[in-house]
This record gives sequence, structure tokens and C-alpha cells, in this order.
Amino acid sequence: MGAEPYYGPDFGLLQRQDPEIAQVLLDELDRARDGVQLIASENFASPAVLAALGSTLTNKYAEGYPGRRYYAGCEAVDRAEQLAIDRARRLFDADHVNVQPHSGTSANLAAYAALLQPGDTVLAMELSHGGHLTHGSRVNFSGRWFDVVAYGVRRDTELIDYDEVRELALRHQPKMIICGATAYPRQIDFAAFRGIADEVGAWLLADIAHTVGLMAGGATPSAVPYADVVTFTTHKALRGPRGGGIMCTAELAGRIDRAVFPFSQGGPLMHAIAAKAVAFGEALRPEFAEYTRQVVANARALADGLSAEGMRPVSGGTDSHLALVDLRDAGVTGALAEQRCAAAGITLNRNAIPYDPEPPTVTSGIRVGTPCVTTQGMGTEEMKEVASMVARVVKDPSAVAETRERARELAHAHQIYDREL
Ligand code: DSN
Repeated sequence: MGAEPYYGPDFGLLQRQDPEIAQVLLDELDRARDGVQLIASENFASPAVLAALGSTLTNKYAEGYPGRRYYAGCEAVDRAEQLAIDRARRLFDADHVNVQPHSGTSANLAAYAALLQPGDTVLAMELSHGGHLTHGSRVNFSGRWFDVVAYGVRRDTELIDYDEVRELALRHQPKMIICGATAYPRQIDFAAFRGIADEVGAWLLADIAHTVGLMAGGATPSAVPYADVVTFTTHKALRGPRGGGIMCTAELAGRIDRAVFPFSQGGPLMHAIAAKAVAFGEALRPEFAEYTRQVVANARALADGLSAEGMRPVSGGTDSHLALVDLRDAGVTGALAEQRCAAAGITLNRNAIPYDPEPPTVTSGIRVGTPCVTTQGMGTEEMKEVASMVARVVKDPSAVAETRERARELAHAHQIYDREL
């Protein structure tokens, strides 16, 4: 993505009418542009995506699906949704796509609703080993309404233990098995999960919220040929608007669509759906494939750089857009590292590592990801430097001011959007 200006639909009007909110937009843009953004689940949407998001399509109610709405006047928005569906089907070679979920969590709620009854048994990855709240956490609907059995990673390799997954599946006979994670750096073996699901007659749900962009660009193998249902987000490595989606086999299309609307959502967000269509269109271009390959190369360079600084990447490295880093040898908690990096203009998040002795609010690790910096045009050389900046500031708080200055320089040399609003 180039540095073309983004002026918003009418930013001047917003400044005149609501200067307080206009200032929030400017301050957030300044924050994003003044430092290095390493949150693995964030990205910078293109000006075209932002233009569709900030459009009058937000005004239209369109409960239902293209050609089958509960409101009149949906001819134009029908075209947006159909384009989003067609582009996503082409991108992922999927039988059926629902582009209405408002988020990854909404997509997962609908997937549970389509395939299960409350009380059914589900086998999913433990949150503290890299899963997600919707994979059975007690504080989430999934843990409250379903009987969730958790699998994790091995202590020695920090990789998913497929023998354990199979044993648990044989013992508990889940109705659904979930694969997919938010903090697992390695390639997931979707074929192995398919085999286990078939052995016990379970549905296989692949939650690819994190890796969907990499799959769209071909940088990692796709889950679509293996899973009955695939849930995803559109705002992470895919670089679209905030939102979710679901892909499924033709056989499950009706169940999935009814589970989204009317079961778990009302009116779809047509401006967001139009922006999803724009993002899918961008992801179909050859340069997006190149972007996703660079995201992974950058994550590897970042993980290697941190490792060279004595900050151990969990599982020894990464095959994806993120690395999970064990800070115990550095003698710093995840919370303190997050705080020190933030002060130095490097935004990342503390994250539990497998078998973490610290509570989730503290943690022994950090998670770093490369979708944002790669969109900015940074490469492996910059990642080596970022790794040494992170290591320096995590270990030595007196390096904050100097690192802050370098983070600003690096970000300004790889600018996003145009500051002139
Ligand atoms: N909050 C997302 C993440 O950062 O991974 C998952 O929902």
C-alpha cells in the first residue's frame, strides 16, 4: 500500500461539528503513525476499505440475505453483499460464505448454534495455551453453555499434541472439535484434525481468525478443504474492516445462514460488508500474496532476532505472522515488558505462554506480530532492528527515551496514510 492521502468522507465537517471526536481520530492516527505496531491481530486497512466503511451504506436495514430481505430498497446493498460473497468464495475456493458476522466471536457463536445443542461436548484448545475465549472459557458463552474439554501443547515441544487430541476425542466423544488459535505460532495440521474428527464422528470447526489473511495470500496452507465450518475475521492479516465471516460446505449452508440471521444477529452492517468486499478484492490481487509471504518472513526475522537477544520464542520460532516470547530468562513479566515497550513507542501485548506460572493479567510472555509493519513496507532488516529495540527496552528501562526516538524515526520512514486530514 502506498502513502496516498486519506481524507475521510468529510473530515473537515467532523472537525467543525464535533471537534472532540475529530481530535480523538487525529490522536489515534498520530499514535499509530508515531511508533511500531506489533499487535498480531491488528493491521492498517486501505483507504478504499475505510471509504466503504465510512459510507451511507450504514443507513440501510437489510435483514435477510441478497434477494431475500425483510426490507424494501435493498437492491444496491444486495450487490455489495453478493460481491463480498463471490469474492470470498473465489479467494478461498469455498462452497458457501456468510459475510454478515459482526466479529470473530459472532461467527463462532453462530457456528456453535448451527451445529450443536446446549450441553453438547466440544473439544478445543485451552485458552492459556493459545486458544480463544470462544473455545470454551468459563467466562464466555462457550464455556457456560457447552461442555468443553481442552487440549493443549506438549511441555517439551510446545506444539499441539495430536496424540492427546485423539485420546481426548476418543474418550469424550465430542460433537465438535475446534482447531485454530490466537497465540500459536506454528502451522496447524488440519488434515490430522480432520482424521480425528472423522474417527469420532465430530464436526470440525477451524477458527482461522488469525491466519485467514495468510491463507488468502497462500503463505500458509488453507483449512477450507478440511473443515466443515471455517470461521474468520476480516481485520487481521486480511487487512479489511473489523468484522467476521463463516465458510462452510454446501450441505451446511442453510444451517449456517439461519444461525447468523435470525438466530444470533439482526440487521447486517452493510457498510462493513461493502468494506469486506473491497478487502476481498484487494486480497485477490497478486501483490497481496507477496504481502502475506513478507508477513511470515518478517515474523521469522523478528523471532530470530529476539532469540538472539536471549528472549526465547515459544516452540523455537514461527510459521505464521506472530511469535510468542518467553521472558522468564530476561527476568521480566509480560505486563512489565508491555509497559516498557509502550513507553518506547512499541505497541505489543503481554500474553500467557504455555504452562505459565503467572496469572493472565501478568503473564511471562509477550506476543508480537508483523501484519502492521509489513503493510508499512518494513522488511527483515527492519525486523532485526525492532527485535533489538524490544530486547533493549524490555531489559533496560533507561533505554526508553532513545528507543522511543528510533521507533518514531522508523515509523515515519514507513508512513501509513497521510497526516494531512
Ligand atoms: N483479540 C484477538 C487477538 O488479539 O488475538 C482475539 O480475539
